[in-house]
Amino acid sequence: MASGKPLAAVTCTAPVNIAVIKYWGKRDEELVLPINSSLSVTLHQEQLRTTTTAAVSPDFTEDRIWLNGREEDVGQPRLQACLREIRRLARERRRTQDGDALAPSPSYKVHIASVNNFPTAAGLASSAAGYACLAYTLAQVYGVDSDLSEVARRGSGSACRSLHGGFVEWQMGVQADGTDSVARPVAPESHWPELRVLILVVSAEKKLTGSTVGMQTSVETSALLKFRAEAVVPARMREMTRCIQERDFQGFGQLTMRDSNQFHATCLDTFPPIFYLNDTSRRIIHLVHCFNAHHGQTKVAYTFDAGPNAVVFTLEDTVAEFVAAVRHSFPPESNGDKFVQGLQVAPALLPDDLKAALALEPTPGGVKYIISTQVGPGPQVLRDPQAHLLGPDGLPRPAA
Ligand code: 2P0
Repeated sequence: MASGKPLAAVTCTAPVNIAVIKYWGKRDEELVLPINSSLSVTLHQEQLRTTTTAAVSPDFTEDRIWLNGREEDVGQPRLQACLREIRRLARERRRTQDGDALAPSPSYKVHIASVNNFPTAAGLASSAAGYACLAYTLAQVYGVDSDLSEVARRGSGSACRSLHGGFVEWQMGVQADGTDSVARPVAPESHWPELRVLILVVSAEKKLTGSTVGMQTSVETSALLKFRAEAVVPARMREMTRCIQERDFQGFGQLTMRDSNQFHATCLDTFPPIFYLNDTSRRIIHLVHCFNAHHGQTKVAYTFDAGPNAVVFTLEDTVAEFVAAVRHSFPPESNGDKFVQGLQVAPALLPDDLKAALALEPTPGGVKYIISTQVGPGPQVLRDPQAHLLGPDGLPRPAA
């Protein structure tokens, strides 16, 4: 029987982030506490985003969730942890602050619908954008205004870094309860306007070893990972922060590549070993180093996560030439006109001496397509009621 109370619905978007100092390994599985701090760049939501609607009503009898239009099991432990945590924060706020009587009761059940504007299985950090969006949207709908690091982190560690725009650090913290394991902005979105990001999509296949299981095995078996977390990352966090603050691309690019390489070295040092890079990834690495050697400086830098796709950083004035180098090395098989998506890239001719310097047999189709993007803002609330993925009945709209 409907209570007649209106349904409260909020729709928000959240970004993907790409780590330049990598998170790999937990010291607490349940609370999702990392063994080292990490630092990331938030990518622009114009190109890559998750959109989530959360609706609460006294009429709902159970929590429900739809991902990309399909209903999923709401009982997954990580999702449950996020819901429990946001309701705890909502109750805390009710107890400690007056005047929020308008906020819906934390005991109201919630319906959630979430969509990505990019392929979930493409290995493009969909869980980070997804859980950041979930935490942010639930906070809006239940009237929570405290730090959301813990809510997002309980969903997926790297998600807490997607709660902010620009350049973001996730401080590992030292407390056993995780209260100081939080994400903080290092520099805003507007800080380095010339910085560009190119995602070289190599494969859209699902990965062999998931991050959660992969990092567990690494923590258990890799001595190199322990050394990295204790002896390497602390100084790298300071150095990376300096490079960003000073907009030092040479330093930023070199450290980004070294940290990606060290992360993949810890994967190889894991027993049994984990391989995320493939032949095309290695060819991209070679291409970047040839390109930089030709120019006598670090003009482009790669980083790879738990998959074969490359994320390449460069400055605005180098984008066109580097994309021409990628096209030369990985001639598009059938989608020549749609090879570059996102921010426009001007066509450029590859100078003969650079072509010669690339020194690789071209591999047709190795790179499927490129998403061209830039640094972007943190989560946003969409005010337009048309944006809701759930209808007035609390069920997904046909398009959702
Ligand atoms: C990162 N990655 O810093 C690193 C680099 C992949 C390689 O964070 O178990 O999906 O949910 O905390 O956050 C991927 O790990 O793992 C990741 P969980 P998550 O971006």
